[in-house]
Amino acid sequence: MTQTPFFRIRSTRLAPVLLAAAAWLAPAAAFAQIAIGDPWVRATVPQQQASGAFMKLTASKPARLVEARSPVAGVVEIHEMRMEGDVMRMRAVPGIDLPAGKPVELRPGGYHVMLMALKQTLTAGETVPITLVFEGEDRRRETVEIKAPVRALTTGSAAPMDKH
Ligand SMILES: [Cu+2]
Repeated sequence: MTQTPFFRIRSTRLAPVLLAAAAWLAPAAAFAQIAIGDPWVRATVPQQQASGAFMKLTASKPARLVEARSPVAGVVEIHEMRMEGDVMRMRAVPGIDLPAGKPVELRPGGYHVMLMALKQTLTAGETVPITLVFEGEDRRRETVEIKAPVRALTTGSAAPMDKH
């Protein structure tokens, strides 16, 4: 009996550390109801004002990505890029709907988290902290912190990320 409290205290103290380590080591880790797969941020060149963050979101229950924040950017918006006629246009959207069990991809040429008013150059190999806010059908909000590696764009859409 005397050892029980000791172990309780130990496990309470360890739990947050282990959770943080798991989030860091597993890019595709599931956070509660939302799985965030393969997050990345496009590298920038000096003086570039904007970039995009991309990932695959899979919600176990219907949810919506409603907000994003990052310490590297003065302004962060959720954007959609799509063809209107033969012109590729980007616009801010209030959120991205995540149907239950259906992966929604944020990728160059489609939905993305727009990082604007960048405070630093984003160099390949670094990681960028991003806070994502999800809202469930019950309107309850859940905040998830991720660390997205910075990658140089080598494939996919060549649409400029700096022109809005
Ligand atoms: Cu954009």
